[in-house]
Amino acid sequence: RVRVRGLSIYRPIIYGNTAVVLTPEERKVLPTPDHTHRWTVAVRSAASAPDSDIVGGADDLSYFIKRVTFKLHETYPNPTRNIEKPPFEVSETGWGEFEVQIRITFVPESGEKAITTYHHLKLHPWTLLTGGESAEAPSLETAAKLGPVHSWQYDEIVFNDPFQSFLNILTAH
Ligand code: SLL
Repeated sequence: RVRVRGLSIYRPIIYGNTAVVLTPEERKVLPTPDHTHRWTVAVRSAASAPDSDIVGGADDLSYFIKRVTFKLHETYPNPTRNIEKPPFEVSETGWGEFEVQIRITFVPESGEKAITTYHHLKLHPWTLLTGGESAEAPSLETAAKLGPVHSWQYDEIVFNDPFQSFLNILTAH
């Protein structure tokens, strides 16, 4: 296996979450009435909008990502969620914010080590109006009016001295 020395190639991604307040009707039918929000945490291609429903095509990262492991808060059943195909995301309901560990495993042809990053799951729409010295999160009613919360981070996955065969895979997309 031949490495292409001195070459770096990167792929832009975004990771983060969206969250919406559950309606009283939705809360009634949940087995967990203390849950207030529905959220999705995801890793996506930076080529498409974070709230896009597009799966595959431009947003398909599976040519170089084999698996994304989302480690949720221990209050969740089976907190380690392995997602083996796109969309690389987990949707849940809940009541609290927490740190999500995101581990990205690359296709075996890459010979690359998995990478780990973290995302603070954001549920509450802190704004200049709701913020301030001793600020609390806005009421659920206010939050529902403000609409979905989005919290996304841009990043670039850099591969240094990639294997020639992996470089071929990357550049073919
Ligand atoms: C907090 N440090 O205290 C955080 C923990 C935990 C979030 C948040 C429900 C999980 C379940 C859930 O939202 N956990 O019981 O299904 O705010």
